[in-house]
Amino acid sequence: MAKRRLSKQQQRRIDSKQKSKIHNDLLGDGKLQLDEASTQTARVISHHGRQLYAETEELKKIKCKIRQNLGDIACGDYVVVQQAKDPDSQDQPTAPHSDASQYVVVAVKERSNLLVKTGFAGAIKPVAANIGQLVIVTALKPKPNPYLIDRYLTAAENLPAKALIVINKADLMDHETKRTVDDLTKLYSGIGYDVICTSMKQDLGLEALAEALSNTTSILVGLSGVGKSSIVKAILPKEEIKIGDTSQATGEGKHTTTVSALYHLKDNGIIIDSPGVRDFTPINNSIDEITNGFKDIRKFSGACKFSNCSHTNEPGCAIKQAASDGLLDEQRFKNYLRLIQEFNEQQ
Ligand SMILES: Nc1nc2c(ncn2[C@@H]2O[C@H](COP(=O)(O)OP(=O)(O)OP(=O)(O)O)[C@@H](O)[C@H]2O)c(=O)[nH]1
Ligand SMILES: [Mg+2]
Ligand SMILES: [Zn+2]
Repeated sequence: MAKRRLSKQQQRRIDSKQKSKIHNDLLGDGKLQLDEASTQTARVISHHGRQLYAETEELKKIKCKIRQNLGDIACGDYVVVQQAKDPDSQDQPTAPHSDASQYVVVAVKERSNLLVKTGFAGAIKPVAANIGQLVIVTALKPKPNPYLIDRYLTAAENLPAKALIVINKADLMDHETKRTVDDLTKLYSGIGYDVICTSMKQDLGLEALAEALSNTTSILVGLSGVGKSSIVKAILPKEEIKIGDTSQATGEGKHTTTVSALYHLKDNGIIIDSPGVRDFTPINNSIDEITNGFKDIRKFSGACKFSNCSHTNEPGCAIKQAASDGLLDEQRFKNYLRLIQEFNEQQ
């Protein structure tokens, strides 16, 4: 059979239809034409709504669209990206170094861990992925909250990730706040956590902090206004980072940082600056998880009389015994019981 030839007009119509389809796709209205040969791994450096920036293995920053139904994607995730084909030349990816290049996240790689928080109406929101260390930032103003510190510590223990406690704004130290610093340092270093006192105003503690941040991915967490972004700015003065005001009265911040963002430090350190919280509730799935979150307390749990001891009313509870023998810090034990109570109330 003779090959049917298209009239020039028909051909033009088809060409224009194809182009318009690809154009629509690039706007996110359908399936994108992707170039498999361009597949590469990138790490998410910030993600907000449909906007995602990642960096390639060559540390090139790329803006990406996201394929649908990939589930949660967080700062610190490793993702698989592909480039969209150039609409004018179907076989070619868009020029990789031009602004017109279109990258699409097509998959999220398996994570080693995911830090989450509870958002509005109990919704679970991802904060950051593949974290090696949680840096719990507190300050002399706003005042440190030991219950918040303990809740972050349980999150770190269960991720699992290392934990480091920073007490910032040491320049504001007076007689009363010095006691707070000494008490916190004694308590948490006694349990085995590193505690670093810093001041961004007086360049204090930065060396110790920079050393603690090497060779891992750390995330700065804590209340708004404690100086998380100021710490990143002090270590990386060339980065454009927003620092916020705080209330004169309480020292509380104004939620200046709105999206987590990832930065590179020397000695293979990576730091994620995260938005300040009003509160933080770890997602604990069991009492065992809560117990595991308290490394000074968990070491006693093996000696409880009942293997399923809830460490509240049972006879022969080794944790309660340790507390009454004065082997546990009172405040830590109180916070431990408070978390268990909150967990039980939700069941
Ligand atoms: N006195 C004193 N002020 C500091 C120090 N570090 C930061 N600040 C101030 O604290 C305020 C809040 O700083 P940010 O770095 O924006 O705080 P943040 O923790 O990032 O706050 P959010 O982004 O809202 O979570 C700013 O006014 C800083 O100048 C410090 O060491 N000493
Ligand atoms: Mg900030
Ligand atoms: Zn027990």
